[in-house]
This record gives sequence, structure tokens and C-alpha cells, in this order.
Amino acid sequence: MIRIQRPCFWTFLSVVCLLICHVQTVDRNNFKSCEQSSFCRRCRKMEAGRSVYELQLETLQVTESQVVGTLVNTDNGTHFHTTLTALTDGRWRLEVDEAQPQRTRYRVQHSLQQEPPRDRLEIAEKTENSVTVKCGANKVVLVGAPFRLDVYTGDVLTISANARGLMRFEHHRNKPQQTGEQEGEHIENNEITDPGAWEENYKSHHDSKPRGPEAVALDFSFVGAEQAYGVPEHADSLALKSTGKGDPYRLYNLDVFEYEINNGMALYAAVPFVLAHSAAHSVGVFWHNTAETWVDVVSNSDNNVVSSIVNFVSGSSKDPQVDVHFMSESGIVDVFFMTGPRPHDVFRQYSALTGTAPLPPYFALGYHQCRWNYNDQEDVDMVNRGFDHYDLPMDVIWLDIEHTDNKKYFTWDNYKFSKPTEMQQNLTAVGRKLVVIVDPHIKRDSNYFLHNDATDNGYYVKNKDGSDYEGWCWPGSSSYLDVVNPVVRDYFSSRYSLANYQGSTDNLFIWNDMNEPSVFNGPEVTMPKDCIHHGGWEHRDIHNQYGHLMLMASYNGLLNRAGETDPAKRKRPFILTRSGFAGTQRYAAIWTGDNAAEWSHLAVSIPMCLSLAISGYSFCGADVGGFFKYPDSELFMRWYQTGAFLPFYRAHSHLDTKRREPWLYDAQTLAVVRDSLRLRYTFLPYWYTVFYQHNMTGAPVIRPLWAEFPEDRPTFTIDNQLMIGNAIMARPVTESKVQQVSVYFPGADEIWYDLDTFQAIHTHSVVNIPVDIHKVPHYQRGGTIVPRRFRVRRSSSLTHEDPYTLIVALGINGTAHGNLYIDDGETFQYLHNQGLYLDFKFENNQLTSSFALPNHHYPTKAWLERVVIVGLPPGTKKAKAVSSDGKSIELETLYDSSLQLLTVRKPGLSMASEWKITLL
Ligand code: NBV
Repeated sequence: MIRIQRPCFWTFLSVVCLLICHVQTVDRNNFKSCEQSSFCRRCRKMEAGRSVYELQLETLQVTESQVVGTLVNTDNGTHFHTTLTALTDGRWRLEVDEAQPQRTRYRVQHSLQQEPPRDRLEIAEKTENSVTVKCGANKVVLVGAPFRLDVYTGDVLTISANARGLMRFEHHRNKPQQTGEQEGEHIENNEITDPGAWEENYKSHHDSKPRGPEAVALDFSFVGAEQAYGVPEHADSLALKSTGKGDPYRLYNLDVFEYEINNGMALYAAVPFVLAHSAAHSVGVFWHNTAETWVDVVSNSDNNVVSSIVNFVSGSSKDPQVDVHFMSESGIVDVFFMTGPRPHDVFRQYSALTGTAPLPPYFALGYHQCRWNYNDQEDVDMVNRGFDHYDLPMDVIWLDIEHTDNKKYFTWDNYKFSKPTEMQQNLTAVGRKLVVIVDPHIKRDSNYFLHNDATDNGYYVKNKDGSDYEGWCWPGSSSYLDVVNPVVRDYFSSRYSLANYQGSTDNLFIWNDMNEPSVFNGPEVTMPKDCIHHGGWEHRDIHNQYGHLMLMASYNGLLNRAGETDPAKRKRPFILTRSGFAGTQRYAAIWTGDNAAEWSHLAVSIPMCLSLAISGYSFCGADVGGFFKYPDSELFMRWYQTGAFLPFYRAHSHLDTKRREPWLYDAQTLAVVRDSLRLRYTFLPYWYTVFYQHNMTGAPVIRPLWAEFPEDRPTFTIDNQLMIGNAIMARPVTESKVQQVSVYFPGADEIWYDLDTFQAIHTHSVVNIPVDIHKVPHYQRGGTIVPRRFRVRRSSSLTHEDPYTLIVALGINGTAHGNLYIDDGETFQYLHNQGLYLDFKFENNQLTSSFALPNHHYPTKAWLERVVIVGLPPGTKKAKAVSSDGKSIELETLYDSSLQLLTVRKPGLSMASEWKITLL
């Protein structure tokens, strides 16, 4: 590698690399198909109905929560140690590993938030070929020959593993004498006949595969399931499609330049979780494996494929069923089963395994303004002032890679950003924050402290020969910290301390990009699989978790950066990541990467985020406006409107695109953007409350309609509408030049209220809703109470003590319920009872606010400004408020009989105390 240190030369090289390495070489053809991947080819070649695996029932041993026994591959005699564990809350875990391994196989770490608590099991029944194990109301039947594992929800069979007999477990073996990759060359005596089993070439890259073939695969039949969802991240519909003869869905964290939509190609993040759903049941499977994974799906609701598929469970192709086949390159079989029976049960069961998002700092739910790049401090100031000048609320300005000294992260370009602290203070003065990027590639530059520390201490990922791995990325020649090593993670964390990160303040937050990791000159734009990590593990084993491990370090770094000794007083971190695995939701928000300013990309942002949300990852958004290309004003407006209904709301754009701060568009566009931002800010108390609930229960912040209406079949394939919490339903307009959009109103006994007009909609059907450019159909569900704030401010922190409005939307029985969560919005004091969780109830003409969590306090000065009650029949026109001290006051009201809407003005009640408002 040539070593040139001159910055301008590197900039030049980076640009050349952007064009040559990135733009021109990265297209669909540069990513493997299953056929081009040796292990995927081998696993997919398995014939259904011929499993060679037998569970030797006579070996089974039962302990309090486990059944342990031996599974045998009857073809080659390999023995596998097999464990079934009963977990609490209707969950099971199956682990299969080699009984006498030549080498230890990789077991995933750090994805689970803790060792899952076990439950008691007992043997309920034995037959000649099966053993039934019970745990509470649920049971599992272990079938001996051929091996099968049937999971029941109550008495109903809902998941069957290896029913199709596609299990495969390639034990480690000695390398045969002759090997090669020539077409047709077989290694008969070693069972693995695929060329590429021992070494594999892809384009100009060679994978040495020192351990040879070591794939693991297992099929899961979701009996009775009408649809399956999950395995994000893919730019595709929410409901999984049958993969048929096309490629399986691929889970391999990759930097895919200008990704295509409507296919299962791998993207930046990978969450190997599937939720299968029918009107009767929802269940889940979590395939706990961090190696490259492909997932085949066969759904017999898909008319094109059913006829040719044998249903090994029911024998009939008419019963609804979805079959899913997970295939991973290495590791062990480690699977969690979640027995539901309802979507919210599965969400809880799964998130208890991998965790929920911590409560975000309040500002993180506001609007973020990003661009690659804001050029210098003056530019940042100009954008900051622009938002004020045009009356646009905004919380955060972002700086991309150009803010650094030649792509050396944790540094500043001395000329363009010479006063970073002052710049941050200017933002803080108006309640705003700064986010800067920290990528994982480390510039190999002997003048860079990070590179020197990493080299001196052996912190880099290694080549297979033990030397430091060097790849090519933005800074030119780069190496990558071995974040598998806890010592390296600690070191990386320490880089974020205010003392180490010069020019940083505690109002600076972090963006970890390119953490798949992206390597411009690596195979499929990532790190070679035979690179070596701490503990001797190959990159192959941990690839899908590299970003996750980096984020663990970043999160800890931010947590501890100010040296605050009282953990409750530490500020909550905010980090955005591009890559992620199951569990990464504990550390960072995620976005859908480099989309384009196209209508199809706007539309797909909803199913992409929904898919992540039902897979435990709620804090998701897409680049508003589209990263590549330039959005025309219609697309720009619709994108701001749509983004307002996704959890993470950030505009971003590519370096080469025209600037697009909202005021650079025409007056109407600016006005619509302003309305969208303001609409978002009115809902911030509700978003925050739903995030709090997510943190506590695992309920996704945004949800597909079927999560709330699990028996309502038409919802099963709707992914252009979404619920925020249980109360708000949005149908963003993602089509160009439409005069109307169709909206499905779910639920048989529901009333929906149009939040622009407060008109009640009593229907259970599809309705065509007229949409001019100002209209974003969004509705409140009858029976709910949503807290909002209508004062317009520059940023969310300035609203901290602003008064609230409660929108009380009455359901068919004239009642409503809702919550509001309030705390300081920035520290961990809330974990020490310093927060208020209010319970609002409306019944018998009385609205009450009570503390849902006893012994929780937060001394808010915020008060109740207005109550809007919709769906209230005529007759009650006066209101009286009674506060906790017993004081009673008459309130001003206004009743609109055409809308059946009562406004109670200025109740003036403190949110920090309990109260009631009675209608007279
Ligand atoms: O850091 C530059 C970009 C960033 O703006 C974008 O959001 C990331 O997804 N980054 C990717 C690297 C290169 C993109 C072509």
C-alpha cells in the first residue's frame, strides 16, 4: 500500500475512490445471489421430507427447566448436543451444537439483554417416538425420528421445527486432500459436495475458509399462519413474500449503494426474527445467529407457489401456513420460540430477550436537520438562524464526515470548524443540539492518535496471517477497531469523554455510520470473512454484529463522558446507527440508509420502519427528502408530512445534490413543511409517552394495523397505513398527484376522528379520502385520550413547561382512556421515580387524571390548557374542575353540535397533581 500523508492528495483520492470504488462498482451484480454463495446453495439444495436427523429419545435427561439429549445425523453418525429450555412467559429455547467438536463453534454474545429467566417444565407424555414436555399452559412435543419439534400455544400446534426436514448442521471436519472450486469437482467422502465449501472466490476476492463448511439451517412451519413478517432490513413490503425460485431474503449487513426496492437483498441491518400471524394466533421465532443468513419463505396464501408445495404438517395445501427456512454460514442452532398468542404478547416475549429502546432524550423526537455536509461554522449558524427566521421548529443540526480533519473522527477541521464549542453554544442558546458523525474506519495516519493507539496496542481487526487488516474507505487506507474485544470497546468508549474528545460538549451527540462495516475495496463492500477478531473468531462468525458491538462502546462512551458519578444524573445518550442486529435498539436509533428522492422510496420507508418496529427496533426513520437525487416540491412536501409520523424525523441529502433547506423551495412548499413540522411538535408529548410505554412493555412505538386489530384480516397486508401507539392512525400520502387516497378503517366497533376536522368516521371499510397538498390523513381512535402541545416554539426543549391539550376521543360506549408521561427529558432520574405517568379516564361525564405509578414525582410546572372532547352528545355544556386540594372552579366551554365537540377552555390544572373535570 502506498503511504501518502498529504491531506489534499487524500481528498483527491477520496473523491476518485467515491467515483471508482463506490459509484461504479457497487451495483446489484456486485452482491452475491444465493447461487453464488456456497453455503446458501448447499442449504437450499436440501430436499424436503428426507431429514437425516434423529433425536435419540432414550438419551433425554430432564432437569428443572431443561431437556437435554443427543441428536444424530444418521447419514454420517455425527452427534449433537441438544437442549430445550423452558423460559418464562410462554417462550422456549432450542440449542443444538456438536457433541464432540473439533473446535468450539461461535455462540452469539451481547444480543440478549440478559440470560433469559427459565421456567419449570415437566414431562407430560412419552410415546415410542415422542416426548411431550409441558410448561404452564404450553407444551412442546419432541419427535425422535425424523427429528421434529412441535411448539403449541395452549393446545394448538403453532410452530413446527424441521417439519419439512430441511435441517442441516455441517460439523467441523478435516480438510480433504483434494479441493478446489472447479465446476463439478466433488469431495464425495466428505459429504460436502459443493465447490466452494473449503475456499470460495467472489469477483476478485478469495475467502480462505480455514474451517471449511460449517453451515447451520433449520425450517419452521408456522401452522395456521396467514402471513409472516420480520427479518429486517429489506426495502420491501411488510408481509414477507414467498421466495420461490428467486433469492431468499438475505441478512448480511451491507452498504448497498443506491439500493433497489421490492426485493430481499441484504441491507445495512439484520434482525433474524419472524412473527407469524393469523386471526387466531401470533407467534415468533428468533434465530440467534450473527453470521450471514438467508431466509426462504413459502406462504400458502401466495397462490403462485402453493400447488407445488407439500404441507408436511397438515398434509393439505389448503390450510394456511407459512414455512420459513433460516440458513446461516456458521455458529450453532440457537432458536427462541415465542408462543403469543396475540401480537402484543409476541412483542413483549421478544423484547424481554433483546431489550427495548431506552427512553430517548426528548429532543431526539423533534426534527433533525442534516446534510452531507454543512460546510463550516458560518453555514451551521446560517441554517440555525434560517429555521428561526422562517418559523420552523428544529432540534438538531448534524455534521457529516467533512467536519473532521481529513476523516479522522473525534477531530475537527481546524479551518472550517475552528470553534466547535462556540458553535455548540450558539445552538444550545436556542435549545438545539449538534450531532456529529463517527465512522468505524480509522485513518492509517501516524499523526492520528487513534491509529497510533490502535496499532501500538493491537486493537485492530487482523488478517488471517495476524497482521492488521487494511481496507479502503473515506480516509483512504483504513483499519477497523476490533470491537469484539471488550478492552477495545472500553478504549473506544473513552474516546468520547469530554476530556478526550476536544471541542465536544454534553450537547453533542453521535452518528455511527458505515458500521456494517463498509469497506470500499472489500468483498461485497465489507470486511473479508476470514479476518480475525479477538478470541480467534473469524469475521464470518460475527459480521452481522460488528455495528452492534461498536454501538455498545459508543453508548457507554456517551453515558460516561462527563464523568458524572451519580448514574441518575448522567444525560441519556442519543446515537444514530446505520447497521444493527437484534438488540441494537438498546443503544441507538436507526435509519434506512441511502434512499433516493423517489416516490417509491418514500412509500417503502413505512414498511421498512414497521418491519424493524415489530422486530423490536422502534426508533426508526428514513432520510426525509431522499438522500440521492433532488426532490421536486411535491415529493419534498409529502416526505415532510410522512416523516412526521415515523419515530425518527431527519432530513438528509447527498453532497452532490442541490441544497434544500425548506426556505429554498417556493412559498407553498415552505408553508407545508412548516405545517408538517408543527404537526409533529404538537404530538411530541404523545410520542414521548409511547416511547416510555415501549421502554416498559416492548410494545412497538409504530405498529401495523394488525397489531391493534389482530382479527381484522384486511389489515394483514396493509403497510401504507400505520398506528402510532394505540391511538393515532396515519395514512401518509406517498403517491404523486393524487386527489384521493384509500384508507382502511379497521375494527368492527370503532369510531375514528379525522384530526384535521374532528369529523367522526363510523365505518369498518375502505374509504376514499380526498387529499389536497395540505392533507395528511390521520385519525384518532375513539376510546383514546392523546396529550398534545400547541404552542409553537423553536425547539422542543423550549416547550418543557408549556401547557398541554388533551384530545379526548370518545368510543362507542362514550368512554376514553389515555396516558401522559412527563420527566426532565434528559437524565436517568426517571429510573429513580422522578417522572410522572398520568392516567386519564373519561367516563360518566367525568375526566380524571391520576398517578398511574405511586411514589413517582416530577415537579412540573406544566398545566392543562384545554380539553377537547369529541363524540360527545348534546346536553352537557358546562364543566367544573376539581383539583387535588378540593378547590372547585367553573370552566368556560364551547360546544359544536355539528361535530359533537366540546372544548373546555383553560382548566388551568397542574399536571403535577391529580384532578377531575366534571361535565354538567
Ligand atoms: O458520510 C457520508 C454518507 C452519509 O451522508 C450517509 O447518510 C450514509 O448513509 N455516508 C453514507 C457515506 C457515503 C454515501 C454515498
